[in-house]
Amino acid sequence: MPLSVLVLNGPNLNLLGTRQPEVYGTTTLADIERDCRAKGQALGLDVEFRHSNSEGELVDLIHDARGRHAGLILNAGAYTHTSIALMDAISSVELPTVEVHLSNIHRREPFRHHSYIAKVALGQICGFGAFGYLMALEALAHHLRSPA
Ligand code: DHK
Repeated sequence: MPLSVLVLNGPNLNLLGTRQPEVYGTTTLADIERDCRAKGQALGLDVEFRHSNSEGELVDLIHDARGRHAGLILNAGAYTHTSIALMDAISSVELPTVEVHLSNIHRREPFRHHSYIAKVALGQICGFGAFGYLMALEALAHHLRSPA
């Protein structure tokens, strides 16, 4: 049976495509979902792709992932920089997590430089636009097959 991973997207990412294209590009979230599914298939991973603008719902989705998914890819949007609750949720379910951002958060405003997610993630991929999700799937597949 193929391993399953959850790709989880936080606030405002539903607006990708029209939202500040100079920062986030013109790829829509539906495009990213399609590409993640194709990449997952190539890697032998089942991909569940979800979005929520609500912090509590993201916490619930992370809790529900335990026992259903082998790993998590998370773009928590602005909650990256604020949410101890999301950090604690990842610690609680103990799922290997890859943090993704479309933009290079370290080249942007200082308030985006700090990530609570980074403290509990395997690693962080940022600055490569939508391609970062595919890199994250590769990294997670590699980790699941040969954990370091
Ligand atoms: C997306 C957001 O919505 C921002 O709040 C983060 C991240 C960066 C991204 O680049 O994907 O600061």
